[in-house]
Amino acid sequence: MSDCLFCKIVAGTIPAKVVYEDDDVIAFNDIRPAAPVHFLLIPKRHIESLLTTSMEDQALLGKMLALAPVIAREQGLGAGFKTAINTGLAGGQEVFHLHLHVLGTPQE
Ligand code: D5M
Repeated sequence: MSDCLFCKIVAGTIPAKVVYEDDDVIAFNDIRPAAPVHFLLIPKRHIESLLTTSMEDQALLGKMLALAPVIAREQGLGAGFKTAINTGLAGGQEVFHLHLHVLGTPQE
């Protein structure tokens, strides 16, 4: 088993509140939410960061971006939301398994 925290969430050995899952990706609530809705969308395959992706990953990366608004709408963020990908130590990345932050406040 990899030492990677998010790989353990993928494997189900660390609990998480999963909001979406398919063969390629999983989304779960951030343990330190910075907004009323804050989930992380990650590839199931271990990819360290955006810096370790290549053009061969374009379908997976495109899928992550395309899924973000689908899941966001399901979470009440149909009026809008923020996204972020922290990349590398200099980019503020803390967990070295690629993840897309999606944050927002559900509107009435
Ligand atoms: O952000 C890493 C994010 O990962 C940060 O917002 C906390 C979150 N985190 C850390 N551990 C967990 C677990 N166990 N479940 C859910 N969320 C978690 P970064 O972009 O790397 O700075």
